[in-house]
Amino acid sequence: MGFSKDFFWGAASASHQIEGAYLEDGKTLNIWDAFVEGHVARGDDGKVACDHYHRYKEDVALMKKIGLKSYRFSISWARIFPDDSGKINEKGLQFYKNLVNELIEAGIKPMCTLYHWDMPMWVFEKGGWEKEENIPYFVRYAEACVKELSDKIEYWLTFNEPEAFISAGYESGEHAPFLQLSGERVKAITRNVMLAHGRAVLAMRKAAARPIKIGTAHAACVTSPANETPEEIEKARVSTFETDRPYFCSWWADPVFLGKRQAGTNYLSDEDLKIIHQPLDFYAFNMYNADGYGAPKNQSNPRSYPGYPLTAMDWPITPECLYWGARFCYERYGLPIMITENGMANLDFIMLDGEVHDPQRIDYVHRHLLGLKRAADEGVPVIGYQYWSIMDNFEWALGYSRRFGLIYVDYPTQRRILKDSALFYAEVIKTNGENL
Ligand code: GCO
Repeated sequence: MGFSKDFFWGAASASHQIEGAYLEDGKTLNIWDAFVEGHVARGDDGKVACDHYHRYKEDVALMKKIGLKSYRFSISWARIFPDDSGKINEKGLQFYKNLVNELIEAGIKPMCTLYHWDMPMWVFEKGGWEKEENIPYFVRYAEACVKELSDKIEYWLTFNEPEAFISAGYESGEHAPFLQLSGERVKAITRNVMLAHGRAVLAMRKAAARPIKIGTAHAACVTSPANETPEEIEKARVSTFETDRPYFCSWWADPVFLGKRQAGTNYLSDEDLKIIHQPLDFYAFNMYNADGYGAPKNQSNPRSYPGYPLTAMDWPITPECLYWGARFCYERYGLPIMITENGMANLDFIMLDGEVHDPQRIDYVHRHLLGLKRAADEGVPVIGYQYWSIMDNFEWALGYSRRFGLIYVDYPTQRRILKDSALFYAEVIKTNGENL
């Protein structure tokens, strides 16, 4: 059976991680621009990043060379609405129109995320996600983007990994705005983000120039079974959807996709749930590994052992995760599955021959795709895979020290080099996964 003919073979990025041009054409500061100092490895920042804002044509040409069918990017809210006036910044919008036109000309379907963590400072100064009164600003932004771009963009995602930006941004303080707030305040933020999602979906459907597909990208964690006996599979499923683990899949996805309150989300009222639970068109998740491996003290998974293989992020390599993630999430939520992120940071550098050889990444992608293919073979409607990331970029608090890209970026010169993995991925796309 394998992958469907119209499978979205793609790669992903996010505005703040690649664009640069941090104060150009009317854009104002976002929370990463404003608070970066003292919080990021080696003092790196996103002012220039990959300079994609100026080099998008070259970047799209490289995507075309790889043969991408889709490209997931995010819009910088502060480019579209640099202040609270409600007036669209036409130059900022034009950048995305140009990008989208370039993609379409190259035969690549654009896929857009509205919020990939770069809140405009003017929203933050009004209390950001902590204040329910600010939700209309997000809704207005979502509405404007859809109105202006939905003739060309069919696939939309409201939020990227709310669990990650809330926990890292407002609990542990590792990500912008680098706060450590009380549990009650974090709950208010969580509730507001969920409400913002629901209200935005309603507004987006109304504003769309044609029927569009809407999803939201969660950071899914999956427990993979120790073996494939029915008992172990059931244990893994229960553990995957455990309801009281704040950053676990169902804690977020059950209210959004099933309209169900979780043990961890009992502060959502019935009225809230009605807003949050809007029909969506696909189930998107970002997944890098399965739970329970690699951590030295966590021997709960019998397949974990000392010296377990890790990526350059120290993340365990657990290729079966996409199979179990796709299968469990489809069984629970019943929607077509889109992998919106999966990939690895590797110790890439330009080698003596001038190329970037990354066999580890080739193997990582190969194995993960085999898992996804198995899910597709067994009848899970898998509609796409977006490798993270199209190019090396600003890896948040780790700055430029971690490289996830299919395209190597030499930051001092902004030269791009297709890594071996990009060539491998090109073959996968060309054969629709038959070469795996
Ligand atoms: C995330 C984000 C990406 C990251 C990537 C690697 O999942 O944290 O969506 O912006 O860069 O996941 O950490």
